[in-house]
Amino acid sequence: MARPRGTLIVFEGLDRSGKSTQCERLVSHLRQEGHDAQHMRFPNRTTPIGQMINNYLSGLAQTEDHVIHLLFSANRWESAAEIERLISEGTTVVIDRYYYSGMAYTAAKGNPDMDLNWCRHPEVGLPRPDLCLFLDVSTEVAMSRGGYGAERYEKREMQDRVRELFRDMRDHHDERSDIVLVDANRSIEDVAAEINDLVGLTMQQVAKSGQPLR
Ligand code: T5A
Ligand code: NA
Repeated sequence: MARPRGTLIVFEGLDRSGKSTQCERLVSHLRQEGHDAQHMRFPNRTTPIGQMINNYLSGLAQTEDHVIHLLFSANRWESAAEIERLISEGTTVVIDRYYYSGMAYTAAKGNPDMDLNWCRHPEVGLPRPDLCLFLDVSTEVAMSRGGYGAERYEKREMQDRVRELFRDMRDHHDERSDIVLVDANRSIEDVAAEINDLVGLTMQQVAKSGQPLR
């Protein structure tokens, strides 16, 4: 019998909601259970496009709003074939931020040309996750966590607008059916336990239904 495909899991949320922490824990958990699992993150700062994004986020470069939006998207397209290959080989891919962030952070700038619908266009056709875990954390809790404030978008007003746009996306947009909200104000262990359950269920559904990656 052919090996079942891997599952595509995405973590989303505001800055400091615990995405990287939970991605790492999930990948170790899956490997301990005998699954092949691979961790990816966006922006992927290791490519030439990723370096341009890094310069923008750290304040070294000023980049026009449409241009930086398209670079973030291009940075995902650079990895699209790799994601599809891993999934088809049976590896579960766990991604730290994806096009949901791409849409929400650009739309949060308030440029009237660039609403969520405009922001979605360059993302259409990227592998769609089987599950998007949205780590929901209060602004106060996020701001109390280490390192907050160093990068371009780590300002209170921007984070509040991003929070609103993520909420719109969960309620009204094409993305809503992918997103599951996780209360990330709790301890790392409590959040991880819920994530392990949700991911386990999704992996079972994918294996049982045989549905292809969307
Ligand atoms: N962006 C990104 C766009 O504008 N467009 C795009 O298309 C994409 C992909 C960089 C920025 O780029 C923007 C969004 C971002 O502003 P990034 O490199 O992913 O994106 O940076 P951040 O999301 O800011 O990454 P962070 O590392 O800040 O946040 P995480 O990953 O959510 O948080 P994490 O796990 O590193 O944890 C932060 C701290 O909190 C502690 C951790 O130990 C750590 O110290 N912590 C907890 N403490 C208590 N309780 C818990 N439950 C905790 N979980 C973690
Ligand atoms: Na992170």
